[in-house]
Amino acid sequence: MLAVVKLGGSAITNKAKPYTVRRENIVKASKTISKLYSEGWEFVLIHGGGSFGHPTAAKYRLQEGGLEPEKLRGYAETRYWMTKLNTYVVKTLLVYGVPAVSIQTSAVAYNANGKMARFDYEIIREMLSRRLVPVLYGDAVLDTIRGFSILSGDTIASRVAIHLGAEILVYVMGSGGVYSRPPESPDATLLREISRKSFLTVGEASGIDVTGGLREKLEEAFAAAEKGIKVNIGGISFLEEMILGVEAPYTRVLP
Ligand code: IP8
Repeated sequence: MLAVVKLGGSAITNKAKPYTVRRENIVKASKTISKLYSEGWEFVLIHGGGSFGHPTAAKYRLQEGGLEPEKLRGYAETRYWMTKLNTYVVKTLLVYGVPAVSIQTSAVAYNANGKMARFDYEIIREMLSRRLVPVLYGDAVLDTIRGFSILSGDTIASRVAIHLGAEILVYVMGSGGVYSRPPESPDATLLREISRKSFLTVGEASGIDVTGGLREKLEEAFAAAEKGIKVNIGGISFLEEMILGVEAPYTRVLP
């Protein structure tokens, strides 16, 4: 059974402090993945940019496109920081016994006007057939219209889940799920279920997020749910429960 897990940047990095990881969370996720992998689960993992990708992409305004020298520099720097974060994640997974293999997103995908226009699903399929665990990430990618743009890990996760017929798609978020109001508000409550109709009132995550934050994540989540994939959103502490679909405090996404 295939689980596609997106480890959000807010869960694996400290969004308030550029270029810092949340080591304890990466370790926690690695232990859970390792346990379930040894029980026979297949995984495609995708992680976000967090305080590695987003500040760099925002500094150079990569999302707006352009091919001036500053943009080339911005693209190269964003690629560099994402590779650094990916190496840390893959290394931690390896330490906990997961045969994790880095896939450079920008080498297997590109955008057209900010939207994913190509993705090499075959390489992922071939890796899975060998019991490897591919680890992709949201990335700065080439864009056929804008020169460069950002491809969010949220999009990769839902498209991979749909194309490869995943059993479950999980979005891990630093905030622990989707709340009735912005999670910082004192009266915010965790929504145990969310549907397209009910999502208009939910709060956005804080910090810089060049790919649109919660709203776009939910759009991707609804797209997968509508294809019959189980989709759960929640914190790293309940990763196992979310993958297995057992009751715990997280948000289920309804079609
Ligand atoms: O955090 C964006 O990926 P996301 C990656 O999954 C970059 O939206 C480079 C900003």
